[in-house]
Amino acid sequence: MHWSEQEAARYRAKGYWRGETFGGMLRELARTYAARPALISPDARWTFEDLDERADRLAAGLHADGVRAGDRVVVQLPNVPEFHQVCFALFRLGAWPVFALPAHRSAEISYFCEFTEAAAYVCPDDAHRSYAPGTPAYVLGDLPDAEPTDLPGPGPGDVAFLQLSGGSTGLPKLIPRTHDDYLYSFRASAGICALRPDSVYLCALPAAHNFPMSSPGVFGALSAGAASVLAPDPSPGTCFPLIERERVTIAALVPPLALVWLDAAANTRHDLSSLEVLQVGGAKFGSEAAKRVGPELGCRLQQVFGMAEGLVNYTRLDDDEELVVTTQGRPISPDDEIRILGDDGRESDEGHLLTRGPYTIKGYWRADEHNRTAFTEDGFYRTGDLVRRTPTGHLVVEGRAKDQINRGGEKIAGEEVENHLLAHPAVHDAAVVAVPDPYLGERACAYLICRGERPARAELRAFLRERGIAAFKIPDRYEFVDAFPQTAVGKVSKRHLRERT
Ligand code: OOB
Repeated sequence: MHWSEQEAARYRAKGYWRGETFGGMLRELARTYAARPALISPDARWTFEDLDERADRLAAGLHADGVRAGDRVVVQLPNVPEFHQVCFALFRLGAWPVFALPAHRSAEISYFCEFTEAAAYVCPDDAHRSYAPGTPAYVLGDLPDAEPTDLPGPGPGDVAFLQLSGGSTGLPKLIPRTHDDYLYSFRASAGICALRPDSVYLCALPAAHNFPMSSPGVFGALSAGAASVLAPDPSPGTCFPLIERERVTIAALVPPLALVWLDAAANTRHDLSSLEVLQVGGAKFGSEAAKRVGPELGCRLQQVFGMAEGLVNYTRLDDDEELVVTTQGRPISPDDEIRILGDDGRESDEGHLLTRGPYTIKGYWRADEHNRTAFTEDGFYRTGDLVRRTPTGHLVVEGRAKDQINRGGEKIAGEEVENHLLAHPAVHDAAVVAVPDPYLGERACAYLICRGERPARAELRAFLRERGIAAFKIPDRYEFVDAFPQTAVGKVSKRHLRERT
């Protein structure tokens, strides 16, 4: 589950792992950038010193309540400065945030709380308390506060937090990231994106997602002394005025939102000229849309192909236009090892992507059985992505071998939704697969074998809503069939189902 001693020694010797923690990093940033803006929202401006001090006070308050190093705390907050305050407070305590998304509902939240035996749940309002029965909840606006005290704090090799995997199994897997590995990934990302103290990063996607968190995201921006603007939602109506007002230089979007921005930019009265880089990632960005970014938004495009498990690829700011438009970039680190295997298991330039390196995990948290198949014996993570490598070392994402739907960057595990559908009395068997969509890239389609009368589609949707799952996981389409196509070994052939649509 861990990097070998040799690997760790190499990553330290090469200066990737610097032996620092989140807490120590913020302390130093507060000294260096003091009264410069760190976090900006429509109605708040926090300097580096503010963030540092508020994290300390909150850490002390949580500690007084009994939250301790190693405790898990499920965090579900919108894009507000308190999100990062909570992160740093927990990092300083050595307690682990478990990052839920704002879209998650009772099914997901109660599972995270139970599975991690969470000591607390931090949520946006009172209505959310019911998602985590039995777990003490803290509500935004009423966070504990106490005089800062000296806390022992975690070490650089310790787990800093648990991030959610996009998932391809019945229950979401949790990704343990350490201080050393994560600090390296976002500092190196900040370098690749040329962030400077006068850069301004726009966080328009949910702050808890790995992309706006660390690629380079808000953490990368902080590490460079740059300000981050936290947008309450990613719409042009909200973001364009923020870009103008705060002179935003870099923003990150998923492909469907990039399309919305491109269309809106054509008749906006807002001044977007400060924007230097638009990052697009989380799902495949088609080359036709990619070509529009430069001319229509007046900034450079950067494609980002990453995963919460680790590996992140970027097209570089000085890559030629062709590479930027047609590839999903190349790895952050010279020590990101890329292995591409054909279906026959032999190394190739096209096939299944496996990876290992200084910020890619060696195993999910408390998932020994799953880890045996998700990782190779020599510690490579099987990403489930199908890629092609160009002579320049850039990767092109060609498809996916994992049981997952990528709905415009939002990941849906087929099996997870199938299990919910199977709880419906009329559903005998279910298979949820991706179907192409011109706007979202993919949508989810549920193929169902029913017993007796077929339930109405609206009823199935209502049923899933009542099960308490995030709205983005509720299939867009329902198809009723008498049998599923099978593979040679008698399993449901999702490939054949996908081809039917
Ligand atoms: C990011 O992270 P996750 O964990 O939500 O999802 C990872 C998966 C990848 O394995 C791949 O299947 C897909 O999302 N993906 C892309 C992509 N970026 C991610 N597929 C095609 N093209 C892309 N550019 O999505 C994530 C994490 C950090 C940075 C950026 C994205």
